[in-house]
Amino acid sequence: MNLSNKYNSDVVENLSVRYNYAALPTVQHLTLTLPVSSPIMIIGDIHGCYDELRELIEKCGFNDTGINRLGTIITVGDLVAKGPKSIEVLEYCMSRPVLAIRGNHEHCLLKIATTLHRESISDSMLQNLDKHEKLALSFTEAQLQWIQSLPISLYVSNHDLYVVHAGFKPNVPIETQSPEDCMHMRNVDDHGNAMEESHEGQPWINTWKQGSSTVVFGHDSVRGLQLRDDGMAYGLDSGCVYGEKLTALVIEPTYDNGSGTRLMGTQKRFVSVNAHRKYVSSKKYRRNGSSSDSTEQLALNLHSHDAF
Ligand SMILES: [Mn+2]
Repeated sequence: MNLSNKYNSDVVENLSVRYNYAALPTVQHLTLTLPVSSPIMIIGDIHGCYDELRELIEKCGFNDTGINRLGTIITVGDLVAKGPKSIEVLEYCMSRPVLAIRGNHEHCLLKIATTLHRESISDSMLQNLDKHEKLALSFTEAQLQWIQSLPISLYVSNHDLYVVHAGFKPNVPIETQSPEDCMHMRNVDDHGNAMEESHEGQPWINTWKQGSSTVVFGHDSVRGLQLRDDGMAYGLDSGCVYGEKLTALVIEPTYDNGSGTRLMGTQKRFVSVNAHRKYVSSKKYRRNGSSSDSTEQLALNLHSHDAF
């Protein structure tokens, strides 16, 4: 199967036929360590929901003046497209030490921008372009370079934690996972092949097993918030752009009660804000019980562990 046409149903339909190449980042699977004493906030698919993004960051105590608790913000990709304020989201993330992953929408927009250039488009042609094409043409060179640099996955080694937009195939070393699969998959079939459609096979998180590593991902608003019982996979796409919620997983250090200074490990909690409105409707999207629960401070103290 031609990889460039394998994933053509989600974003783009016609677009993926017309625009089929974007360069991959120099570092596809990035590994780093983060300060153990500062919290990490991992945010699900933002899709241009800038107002909700700011609200969620505030609610998690990640005041970006740095006075409160400046921690590390990581997003699972699909920061842009579909929603109302893609450029604002992009500028916000670019102007701060936000770590982001390349989602299928960033990838699609890079494909368009690789082929289509503003100077070669007449005003009348511009009017006939679709929303993705117009958005891709509106990016500055600096914005495109930033998007281009986003890795396909991130491994935070001292937390034994992966972040990827869509998922990983079972029994394949991370370094050799297909970037296209990592950005698009939702299910795997009986042979371990990645599939974007979720009506065949099973959710890939059921098959994930690599030591005790945890994976945090997005891309699956139909299933909504997904929490594997053993804490090894968390899906954070709770459908904000579809009028549901924007969700973050916050991982914060815990301290010895006695001295209050000795680092004991980490605890995890989920924090959500409601979408201000339904920005787009999707025939694929159905309201999912697990994502529409009151996720206020949901699942406190999930799977605390000594991950340092
Ligand atoms: Mn996606």
